[in-house]
Amino acid sequence: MATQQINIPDIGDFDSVEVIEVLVSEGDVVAVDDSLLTLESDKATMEIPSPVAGTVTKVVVSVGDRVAEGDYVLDIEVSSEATPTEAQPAQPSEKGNAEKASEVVMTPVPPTSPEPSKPVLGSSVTEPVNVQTMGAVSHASPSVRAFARKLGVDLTLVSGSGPKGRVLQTDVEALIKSVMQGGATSSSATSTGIPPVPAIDFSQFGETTTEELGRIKKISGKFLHASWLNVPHVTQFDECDITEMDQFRKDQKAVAEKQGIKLTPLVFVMKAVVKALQDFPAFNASLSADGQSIIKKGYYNIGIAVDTPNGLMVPVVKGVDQKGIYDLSRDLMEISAKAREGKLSVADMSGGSFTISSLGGIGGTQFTPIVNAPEVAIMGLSKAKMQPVWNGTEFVPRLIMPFSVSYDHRAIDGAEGVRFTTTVGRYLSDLRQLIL
Ligand code: CAO
Repeated sequence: MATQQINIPDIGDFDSVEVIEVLVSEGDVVAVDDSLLTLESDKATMEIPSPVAGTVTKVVVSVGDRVAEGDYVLDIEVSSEATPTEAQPAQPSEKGNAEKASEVVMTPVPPTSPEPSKPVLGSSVTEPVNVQTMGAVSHASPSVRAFARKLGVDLTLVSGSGPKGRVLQTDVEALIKSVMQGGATSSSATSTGIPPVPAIDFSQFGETTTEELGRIKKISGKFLHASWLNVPHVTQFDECDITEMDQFRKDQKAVAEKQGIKLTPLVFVMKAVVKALQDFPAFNASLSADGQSIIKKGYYNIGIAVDTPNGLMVPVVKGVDQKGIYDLSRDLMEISAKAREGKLSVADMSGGSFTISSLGGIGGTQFTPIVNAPEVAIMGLSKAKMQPVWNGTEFVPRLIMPFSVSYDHRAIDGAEGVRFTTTVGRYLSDLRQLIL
């Protein structure tokens, strides 16, 4: 039996790489291609496989050592039945030298690069949400990478519990387990690489009651969470003078009521928004699944967030550009009634291109709505109030409505964001502009 000295093989452009795992120790029996060491550079991890089968007789490196090509790392006593791999050089040819340690050339497992972006395991969204990798390179051994790849797990989204945040196979398994169990907090936390919120037994501080979230809240919660995590949000706050608009609404109110219609500011906002969307098509759009293109929509279907006893629902008013104020009010009354009675169909909730969330009937000054991905923008309406406004000569009472627009910063720049809100405000301040 010959003892073979194992040296670090050609590892590419790396000249001093840290040993982060020594996977064998003296006495271990190894087969050809069994991993001996794991090395880690700034850019990659690589495993050094055994070129021969045999027994490890000596290990001369430890975790933390730095190695380069040609460095001696361990000895293996080659088992008699072992067949050298093709990568090995010829066995010692000189008779009598069989016991002498001989150099063996090994082929390292190629450095692995981060996997391309993949859908998040366990994501519950039915529309394509553009999942981006987080930019960070995950540290994991090739075998763990292969394991994750086989199961479709994006390693950049797994928190590593190994040394220096290294992702272990058990981390991948834990993610899969939590996703399969449908655990909202733990799975979503793990799948995004975000440290989970600690679980606390609140009863130690006082009396508690636990109620399961309703079905709608569970569903909408997953959509909201997916959007919150995937969309880089910016919220632009603004306000507009709706004094004339509201006067017009009040003037029409009696006529509308005779037709069984309740006119609220929301329908005027819907018209103003659609006109602004026509001016700024990037707001009436979605990003492609790979995040490389913007898909602008030629239809104007406005989702309206409706507060129901069961939770938030977002039915869609279709073809807002083609409807007048009365028709829109009818549609709004119909879908909000259906939402509250739990009678919305899938069609009622599909095909939106932009969403409005109005809290104006309740109160508040401003809020930051969450984009209804895969749409790229959403408007939040707050309660209009009479305010003194300086007209250049004196303060006059004006009805001022605060509003906000949250948007996906990948699709829309900040300057465009404020141009959009300014335009919406201008249309609402002077409804005559809607017919220009
Ligand atoms: N400023 C001042 N008053 C407003 C207003 C505003 N921005 N918006 C509505 N109002 C008034 C209405 O005119 C109405 O008053 P009158 O009866 O005197 O005319 C009153 O507030 C109630 O309006 P409404 O809320 O019933 O009707 P709407 O058309 O404005 O809204 C709907 C309809 C379905 C959007 C709303 O009922 C609703 O559910 N809002 C909550 C949405 C929500 O939860 N969003 C949060 C999502 S994020 O969690």
